[in-house]
Amino acid sequence: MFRLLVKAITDFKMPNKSSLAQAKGGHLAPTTMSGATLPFPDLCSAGWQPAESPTGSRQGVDSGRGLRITNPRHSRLPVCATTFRASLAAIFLAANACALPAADEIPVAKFTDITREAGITFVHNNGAYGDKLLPETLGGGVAFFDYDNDGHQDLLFINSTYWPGHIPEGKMPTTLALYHNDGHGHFTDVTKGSGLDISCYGMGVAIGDYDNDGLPDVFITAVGGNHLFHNDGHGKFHEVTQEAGVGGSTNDWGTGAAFIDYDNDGKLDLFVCNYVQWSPEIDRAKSYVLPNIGRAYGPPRNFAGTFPYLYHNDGNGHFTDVSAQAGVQIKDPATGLPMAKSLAVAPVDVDNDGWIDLVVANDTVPNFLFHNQHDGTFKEIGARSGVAYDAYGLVRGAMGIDSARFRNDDTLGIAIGNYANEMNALYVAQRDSLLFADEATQAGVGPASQKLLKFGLFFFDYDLDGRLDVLTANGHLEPEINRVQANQQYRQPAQLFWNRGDSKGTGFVRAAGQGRHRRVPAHRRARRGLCRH
Ligand SMILES: [Ca+2]
Ligand SMILES: [Ca+2]
Ligand SMILES: [Ca+2]
Ligand SMILES: [Ca+2]
Repeated sequence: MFRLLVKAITDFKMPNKSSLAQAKGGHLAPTTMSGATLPFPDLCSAGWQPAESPTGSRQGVDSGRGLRITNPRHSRLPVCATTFRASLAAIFLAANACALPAADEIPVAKFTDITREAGITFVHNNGAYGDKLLPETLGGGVAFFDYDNDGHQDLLFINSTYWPGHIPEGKMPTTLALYHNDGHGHFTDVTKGSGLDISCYGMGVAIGDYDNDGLPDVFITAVGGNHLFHNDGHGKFHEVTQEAGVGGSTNDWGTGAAFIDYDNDGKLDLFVCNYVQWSPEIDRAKSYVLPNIGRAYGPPRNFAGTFPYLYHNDGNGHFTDVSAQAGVQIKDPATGLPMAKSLAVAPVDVDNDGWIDLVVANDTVPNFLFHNQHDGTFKEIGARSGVAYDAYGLVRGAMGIDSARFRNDDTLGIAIGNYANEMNALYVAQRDSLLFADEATQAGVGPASQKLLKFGLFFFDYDLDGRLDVLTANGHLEPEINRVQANQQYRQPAQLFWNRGDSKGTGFVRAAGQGRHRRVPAHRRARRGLCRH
């Protein structure tokens, strides 16, 4: 039975029970389970544990010291703040010394790479030819979804392709890849003739039955405009982007997306994240260089922000762009220009009022929380709710996102994987469901994650003990980063945190026994892996 898909760039997406689906940075529907717990974590029993690196050296409280000032992409945190953070972590370490779990208490997580034996040969192509264009650092969403309703989850890999004018001799533009699951552990490539055998500079994918015909449809984000495919049945899809009106602009760089029913009319609407204003010409003009490397992938700060899209499903195959009137076009108050640099969205009913809300992970600008106002509009309350910044009021490089009632009560947690030398975020709802505090350090998913460059992130229960654990997929975007930052590697291991539950205090600990660490390349022709637990 397949439990986990590990991939290089971003996490995978699945439709949840209410037909929600999302892409880039999200995954499974938040799960609500019954059970009593404390409304606040008990620091003495929170279970923070300094993690062991693959080589056995200690990571943890010291891992953050002085590292941020060497980060060329996000060099923004004062040293004094970093020192304070390390001191704070030390306090938690001391406070939690009484609660560290015995080594044999942590369930062993052994995953076996079965990609090849499962018949999956897909290799992602980012088309890099040397100019180091920023989209090459992202891309490659993937979805498990049962396109033929036979009860077995199939696989759709999103691919990028060669840049115009840079197709190597003898090569063809690369396409998406659709694999059919035979139900016995084997997948067959059924891309050809499926209608999904198109070539685009793809990024993410969202799955949802927008026309309520019982067959899941496919929305793909891409550089240069997005794509909607109607599932015709029998493994056939046809593109309906134009008549549906959801293609966006050829200038767009779509990233995360989610089918949601924001107005509760029974028809799935569509929310689409955009990253930055980008073109090859804009990128080349930035002339971003690193010492000893030369031209390098530039930080998002070098590029202007964007607006996301919200499309209302009219029910006749057409969607209406309601972004402006719905309140999702957020401007930087200082400049009046579009602010979003979004990579992922988590659709979740934050306040349990029956109306879906949206949490958006933004790279180097504040995260958004769009609170549904029940009248077709959203109010952006990211800063007020506490999810916009880190504990010091600073923005981070937010990548993957997920949400879960991880304590098995009504308390919502929103986890975000951040850039290198920035901890994961774990925003936990307080007594007010619209008020969050970042408890990553106390909960155990913070300091151990600091060094890694996190991309995908999701909650899942790897040991089937009824509690949702956390996995991050990591890797740097600059192949030669180690030449300028000694603490960084291009290939980085995934990180798994076990949710130890409430009986001994709420908290996560690094999972033991992860076996041979598979270091995941962040891009280039990155191979996707399927692992069996
Ligand atoms: Ca199937
Ligand atoms: Ca459909
Ligand atoms: Ca709707
Ligand atoms: Ca709500």
